[in-house]
Amino acid sequence: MITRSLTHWGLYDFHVDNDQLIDVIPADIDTDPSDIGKNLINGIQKHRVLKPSVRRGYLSGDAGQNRGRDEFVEMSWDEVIPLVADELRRVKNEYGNEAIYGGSYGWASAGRFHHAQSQLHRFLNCIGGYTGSLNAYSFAAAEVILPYVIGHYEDLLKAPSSWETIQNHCELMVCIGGMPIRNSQITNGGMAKHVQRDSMKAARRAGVQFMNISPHRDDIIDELNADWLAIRPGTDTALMLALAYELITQNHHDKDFLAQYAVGFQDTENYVLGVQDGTPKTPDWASQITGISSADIRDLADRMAGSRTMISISWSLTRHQFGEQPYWMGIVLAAMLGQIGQPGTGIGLGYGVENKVGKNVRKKYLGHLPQLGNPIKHHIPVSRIAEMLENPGARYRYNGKEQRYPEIRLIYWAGGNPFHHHQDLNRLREAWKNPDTVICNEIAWTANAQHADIVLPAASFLERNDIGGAPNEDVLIAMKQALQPVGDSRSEFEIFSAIATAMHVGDAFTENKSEQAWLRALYDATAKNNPDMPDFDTFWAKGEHHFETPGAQVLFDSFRKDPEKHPLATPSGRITLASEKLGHPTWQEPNEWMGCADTDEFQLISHQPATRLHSQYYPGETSQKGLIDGCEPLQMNCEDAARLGLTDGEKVKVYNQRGAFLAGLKTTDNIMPGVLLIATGAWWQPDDNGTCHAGNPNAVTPDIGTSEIAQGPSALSCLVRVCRP
Ligand SMILES: Nc1nc2c(c(=O)[nH]1)N[C@H]1C(S)=C(S)[C@@H](COP(=O)(O)OP(=O)(O)OC[C@H]3O[C@@H](n4cnc5c(=O)[nH]c(N)nc54)[C@H](O)[C@@H]3O)O[C@H]1N2
Ligand SMILES: Nc1nc2c(c(=O)[nH]1)N[C@H]1C(S)=C(S)[C@@H](COP(=O)(O)OP(=O)(O)OC[C@H]3O[C@@H](n4cnc5c(=O)[nH]c(N)nc54)[C@H](O)[C@@H]3O)O[C@H]1N2
Ligand SMILES: [Mo]
Repeated sequence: MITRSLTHWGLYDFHVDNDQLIDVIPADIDTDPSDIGKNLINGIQKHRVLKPSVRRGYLSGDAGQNRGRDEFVEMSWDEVIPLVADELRRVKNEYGNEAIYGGSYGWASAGRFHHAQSQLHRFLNCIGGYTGSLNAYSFAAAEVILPYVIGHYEDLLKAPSSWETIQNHCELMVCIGGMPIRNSQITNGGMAKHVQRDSMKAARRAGVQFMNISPHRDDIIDELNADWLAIRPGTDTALMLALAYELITQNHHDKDFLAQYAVGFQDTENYVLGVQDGTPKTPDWASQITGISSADIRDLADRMAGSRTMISISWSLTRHQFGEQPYWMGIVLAAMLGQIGQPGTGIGLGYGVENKVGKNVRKKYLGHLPQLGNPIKHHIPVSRIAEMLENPGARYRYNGKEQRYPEIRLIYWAGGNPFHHHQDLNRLREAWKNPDTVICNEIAWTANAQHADIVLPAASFLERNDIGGAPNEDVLIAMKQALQPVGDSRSEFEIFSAIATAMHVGDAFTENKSEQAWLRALYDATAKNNPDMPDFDTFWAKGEHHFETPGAQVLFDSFRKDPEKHPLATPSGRITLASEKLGHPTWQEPNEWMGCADTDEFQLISHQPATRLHSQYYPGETSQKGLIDGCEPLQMNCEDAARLGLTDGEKVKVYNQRGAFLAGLKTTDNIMPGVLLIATGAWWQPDDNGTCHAGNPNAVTPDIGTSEIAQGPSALSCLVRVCRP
């Protein structure tokens, strides 16, 4: 039997025989499908949580010291549901709902109804709420700074000017952090057609020149013939300040644009010229910091000023300490060029990071599971979780305000893997001992499941019915069940319905609707807002709906045409180059970067994996094929390897004061000397010394906020040493 269904990485036909998945074939409408789909063939049924499982020590009353090191006892649903319900009730009654951490960050699976976080949050709201989290690991620094600088960050991050406008109008595309095709394989929520490779190639054919500014040459496809400027990680603000210096001193900045559309240029100019601090941000100054020659910086400034230029900045720049600054400075630089709001030029954040970016699609309304409102108003910045668990009651600053960490007694996680995604995992593991209880719904025995007290087996997306599609993509798919739930696993809706019923809020949670009734309700809410859609039964029978795609869009075009009538959502209505509250963009030295590295230290950056989505289906075929000797590959410059006497293909240990991991060495000239690169997502396998044997970079990454502005993750500002294990 063949069932078509949707994933974050594309639309596939799932071939099932005797309740086994035997093949996964991309849908024929996808001309550039992703191999990530092949992970499902043997990955979907591997390492599954088969039955509700409870940690042995938890049952005998130990206090969490053995989390992650203990055995599990299997139970029936009838036994486990009262255990979960009683514990939630106890914590709620003794400490209040604030003591329940339900942030539960993570990508879960495509499908709008069984979306794990939506189900968890709705359920927790039915019992009085939870402490949640704010912002994404992806770009927290941008989410907090951009509203001050340019207003709505959503447009910039998720719907920049269409590729079509770049193809027709742009001459030079400066890609800071590259435009890696490996990342365009996915769109959060799911998509049917991969368009990025063709869009990039069409732009090249139309004459667009590409510049890849990244420590890694492979961050852009070969067909674009891009120039490569190798930059030290975390130093882009310094580069952009020097470009600004050149524009000002060569009188190439657009004074009319700055006067009409921006505020605060004088302060920025003073800083760039070094009026107060005595340090002009010259190309020579930036060359020392970035590792790019001053001649190359001058040349780039000339080219940018003399061309119709698009500046693309990858989200990775936000995941560095002070990650707010390069985003702000990128906008300042684009404003100085005066091309914002014109077709194919200006600024776009994240071309290439997801398939949807630059596609001719506008965000549309899609029905979602109502969340019912959370009475608990305090949410922590998403990556401050370990700090919160370590310091109940402690004060911290975030986005201009002082806040206090709540005392968390119970953690409930569904649809994410903090023991892959969070920084400094050895620290997280210690902090994780503090709550009374950790509950987790998982499909597989990930490190997150292993660090819980109660693990509830979740059915995978192929084992339930749903509807799926990302708001910024052009399909809605009937995700029909293809397999029986593995073991005793249940859908998210069934799991939370059972706990809700045991806690006497079953009706509030389910509204007495079945899975099918909910799918119909979500679909009807979608159709009400998108009039060309058929009725639900027609849709379900057909299996998919393709939305009309609107024409090309130009970011900030109405603002450009009439800034009085269409002001930005900033305090002045214009672009903020400097403000009383935040000052202006500045270069600040991170705690860990190449500029303060000892001679035997490297800066480790961790990028998104080409062979999977984060840690999902890590045991699957494509993901495993990419490993070296069972470990994640670590890329190192050939000269560095020769200096250390290391050879391609051997196993190495990467370490610092926080921990260590093993990796398979891949030597290359495509990574700049002094930098190491590894993909995220290996399932964390720590030994007794905290060394991860699979190669998860978060064994060594620092767990500090980007700054008091956004408190985002700073995973990429990380110094390490390398040796033979
Ligand atoms: N060092 C370093 N760390 C990083 C980053 C980095 O660049 N460097 N990047 C960060 C970024 S941008 C992100 S977005 C995060 C990603 O971090 P996550 O989003 O947490 O990673 P995933 O592997 O997608 O986790 C999803 C989990 O949900 C489970 N799952 C899937 N479907 C379901 C379901 O229906 N129900 C339930 N209950 N579970 C399900 C999967 O098995 C998996 O364990 O990582 C961050 N971590
Ligand atoms: N296949 C696949 N695609 C994915 C994902 C996945 O797991 N798998 N995850 C998705 C998610 S959740 C997100 S948030 C996006 C993330 O999208 P990005 O944040 O853009 O992705 P990264 O791969 O972390 O980084 C892109 C490149 O930036 C470069 N880089 C790192 N630091 C610096 C720096 O300081 N300066 C400069 N100039 N370059 C730097 C690195 O060489 C890296 O290869 O990707 C999405 N796409
Ligand atoms: Mo992300």
